[in-house]
Amino acid sequence: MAEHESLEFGKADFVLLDNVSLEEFMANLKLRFEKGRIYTYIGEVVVSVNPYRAMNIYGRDTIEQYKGRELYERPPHLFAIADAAYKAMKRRNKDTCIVISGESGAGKTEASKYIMQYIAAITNPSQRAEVERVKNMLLKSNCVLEAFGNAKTNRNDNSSRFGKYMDINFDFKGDPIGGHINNYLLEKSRVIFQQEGERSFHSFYQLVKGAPDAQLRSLHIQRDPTAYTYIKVGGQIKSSINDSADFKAVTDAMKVIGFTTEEIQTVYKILATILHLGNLKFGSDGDVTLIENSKLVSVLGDLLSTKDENVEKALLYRTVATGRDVIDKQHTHQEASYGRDALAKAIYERLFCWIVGRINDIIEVKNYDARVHGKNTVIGVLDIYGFEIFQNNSFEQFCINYCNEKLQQLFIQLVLKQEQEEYEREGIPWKHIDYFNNQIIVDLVEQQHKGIFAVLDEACMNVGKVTDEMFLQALNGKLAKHAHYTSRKVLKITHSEICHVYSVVGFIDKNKDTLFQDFKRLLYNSSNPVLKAMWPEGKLRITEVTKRPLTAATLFKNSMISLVENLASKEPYYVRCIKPNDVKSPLLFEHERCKHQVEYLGLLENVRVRRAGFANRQLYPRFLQRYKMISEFTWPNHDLPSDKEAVKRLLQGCGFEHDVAYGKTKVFIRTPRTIFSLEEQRAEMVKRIVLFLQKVWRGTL
Ligand code: AOV
Ligand code: MG
Repeated sequence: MAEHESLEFGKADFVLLDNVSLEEFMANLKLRFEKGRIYTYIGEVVVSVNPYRAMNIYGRDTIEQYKGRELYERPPHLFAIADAAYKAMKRRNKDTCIVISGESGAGKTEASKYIMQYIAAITNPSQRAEVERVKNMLLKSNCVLEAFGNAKTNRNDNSSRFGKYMDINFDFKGDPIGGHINNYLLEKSRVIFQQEGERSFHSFYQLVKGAPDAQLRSLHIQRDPTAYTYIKVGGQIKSSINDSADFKAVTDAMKVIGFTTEEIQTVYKILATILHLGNLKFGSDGDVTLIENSKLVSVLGDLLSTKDENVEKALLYRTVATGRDVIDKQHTHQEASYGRDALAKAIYERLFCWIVGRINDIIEVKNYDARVHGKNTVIGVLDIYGFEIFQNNSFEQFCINYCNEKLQQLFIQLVLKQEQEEYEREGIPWKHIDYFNNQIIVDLVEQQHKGIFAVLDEACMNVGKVTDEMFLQALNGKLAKHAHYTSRKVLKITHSEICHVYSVVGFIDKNKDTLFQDFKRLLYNSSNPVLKAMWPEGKLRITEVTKRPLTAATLFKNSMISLVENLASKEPYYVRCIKPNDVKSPLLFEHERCKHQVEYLGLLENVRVRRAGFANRQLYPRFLQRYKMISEFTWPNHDLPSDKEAVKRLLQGCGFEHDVAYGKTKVFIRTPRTIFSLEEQRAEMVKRIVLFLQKVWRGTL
């Protein structure tokens, strides 16, 4: 209790600041970080600063302290937010979601794991075996997805290179009975290229370093990551992660989740295929394109369970339909290299989606009859790739940062919308607060016909060779007057707090995302049934392929729009993560760096909205239940005509009348200070009552 507002630890809720200014906000954030208080509230939003050190605040004892408690009863913590989302779901039958945002390395993924662990720990008190099984799988799926979807970047040693939204389904008792994962655009270009200092996905290094000798031999792989071009481009093989221990953990996790031996073997065969593809070299003999290290072709044939000559043909030729004829057209050297890289990226992406799909098959809710058991409710946890700007930023960063803008927009809308709606419903007057609405940035990217994605798609539709430079010119033409778009050699978006700078090189190719149909047919015709099942579209004959597939940008935009719709349909809880420095130090609070994040996350506006409104609201009966012992009018029971009247009398008696408003069903309390004071009075009364009862029992009264 003493920690809500103390000189030593600062204010536990930014709403309690004496003046809401950026300086005071920053001073409080810094003080708390330095004192090891990494979580602070803005009302019901948790602001978290990455501690970059192991904190002793996630153990069983801490979980017990938060279980079933109200937010303000304990110091700020992720567990309190997880508990609030869980309670809302259980008590009010509401679908809820926890949205975790912040830039790369700010601590989103770690936060999402602690939240899942908390939910797992507080559910299933009766230890039902089936529920335990589901919980175990939900937790284990993380380890597998991280292996295949995370990588070391220059921002974060374990950076998520995909977006993840996970629903956990609960039965009427509030126990987990299943789940579903949605994944968003994996950064597949990493499979073939990494910037200096970065690595490819963890899975490759885990395999090469951790697989038993016999397994490596069967995959024709040497135990030396530097032997493989694709995974050494970044010049960074080592990381803070223990790859070989992780190999075992991931393989075990796949087994526990329920992947068959054949499936697990195929997963590793695909990784090995990619490693070999990277080493494949093309040469020319006159007009003829050849594979220089042709031994690799038979290795690939073996791994893909297909004939060597089919592999060779798919790598060197393209089947095209000209009118009614079908001919084999030989690739140029350049086309062959392009095709090889596209194949490597595509099979990795397909593998990743297949893994997610398999996990979903296994964890989805089965045998639940809502008519018998009541509605099954959901808590969604969103952990995406955070905002990132590197030395070089391309299409991937553009998509990732658009996704972050989109979520910021949702935050703006929901935090304000929810407040407004509740005040209206309860008949309480509301005053509007100004804030920067980033809708204009979101529109700049996604608007139909005029947005950057639309211009990009149009460029990709053109027959004939459209270059990245032509795309940039088209943008300059269409967006010249846009207040937030500027460009000379690069595509640049600015708004007050963020400046995004992207090189357009590669936008066209990455958006078209072409994979020659020949490869799809090759994989579909594999005699490995797991591999075959991953490529159903390979069944089409060349003359049957007519539809142009949707571009990467359109697919991503559509998936973001449906994600946001889904989140908006649930009751949201927010975690806003801040990265204190760029050197992963537990000691350094870089003022400017943090200030920038506070600004673009709109945290100060959040505090203002919260202060203009009411920090706390509670249903009348619930309020009475908790505080009735502090007033003679309500203890042990009241005789007033309604609970609302009783709450009024109680608060008048305590002198808090000026700080509250009475809605139709709830009492609204403006400042958290009032709540803390009520809590203190309650604690005092509880102590006195206990003493009194002890005296009665001892007969000393
Ligand atoms: P991110 O998810 O926000 O980045 P992570 O959750 O991966 O960031 O955190 C980055 C690193 O910071 C972790 O690997 C830990 O070393 C450390 N860290 C984060 N949170 C904690 C914590 N609560 N306690 C101790 N250490 C922590 V990205 O996925 O790159 O956007 O895309
Ligand atoms: Mg992450």
